[in-house]
Amino acid sequence: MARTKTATAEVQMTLDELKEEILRDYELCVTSREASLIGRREVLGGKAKFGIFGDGKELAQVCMAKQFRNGDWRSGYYRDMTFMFAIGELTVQQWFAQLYAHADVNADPSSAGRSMNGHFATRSLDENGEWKDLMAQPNSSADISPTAGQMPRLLGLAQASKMFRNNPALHGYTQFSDKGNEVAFGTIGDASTSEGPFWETMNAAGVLQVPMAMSVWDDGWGISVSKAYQTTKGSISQALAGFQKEEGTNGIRIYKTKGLELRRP
Ligand SMILES: Cc1ncc(C[n+]2csc(CCOP(=O)(O)OP(=O)(O)O)c2C)c(N)n1
Repeated sequence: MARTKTATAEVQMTLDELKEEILRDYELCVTSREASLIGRREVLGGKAKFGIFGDGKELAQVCMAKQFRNGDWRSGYYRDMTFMFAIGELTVQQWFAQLYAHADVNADPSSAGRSMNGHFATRSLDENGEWKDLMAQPNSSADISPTAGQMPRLLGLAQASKMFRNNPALHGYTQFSDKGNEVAFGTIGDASTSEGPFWETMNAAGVLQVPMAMSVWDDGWGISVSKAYQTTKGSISQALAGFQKEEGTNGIRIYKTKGLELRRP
């Protein structure tokens, strides 16, 4: 489904502006990496009870955030801290507040210390319990802990946009949908693609043809198990090959690219 607006304003950037953007992106990646390293130290040192971090996935997430617009939805997993920083819906301080289970919603807006760290969310209601204008903000559904649990909800978000798009009677609900012109962005680790909900969701997305963009962060491991023991042919894109959309068929488009890990100098 084609979107009716361009992803970023198509203005000609000067070299200086481009340089500034690259430096800002690099700063964000380094900040996020340092937060991960300090966070891990806090857990190993006993100051935080549990921690899970996004190191190694910074660059890919900054890239994903550049395609994400107000009104879009994320349904993702615990490695997405850099993405949440990049869309402006999480600060480093809030991220640490969640690591320490700070029970004040102003300190940890994702879950007021109720969820484990790395469980992100944006707030859809204001302080009076009224709906916010969800089209004026980037949106993230609230993460849950079971791996692949984000998948059925991702499909639901994308299907909702399709229903808004196809039903003009709903076009008046402008705080919930821009005539269905949103995209639902999903993220998952490669090992978690072995879960049933991943396959059910990808199959349904291929049949329903909904506005959904799924990223698999393929780092080769699921905790201590290599993908050779986890995924057929050790490649989720190969395993999904039959879902590939072809001329005149439904299905999904599969792209494979290098995420290029950011290494410490
Ligand atoms: C249903 C379920 N089973 C097991 C776990 C425990 N668990 C948490 S993360 C993880 C590994 C996930 O690996 P992968 O999907 O590759 O993501 P990565 O952390 O490597 O990015 C497991 C098994 C869980 N949270 N939920």
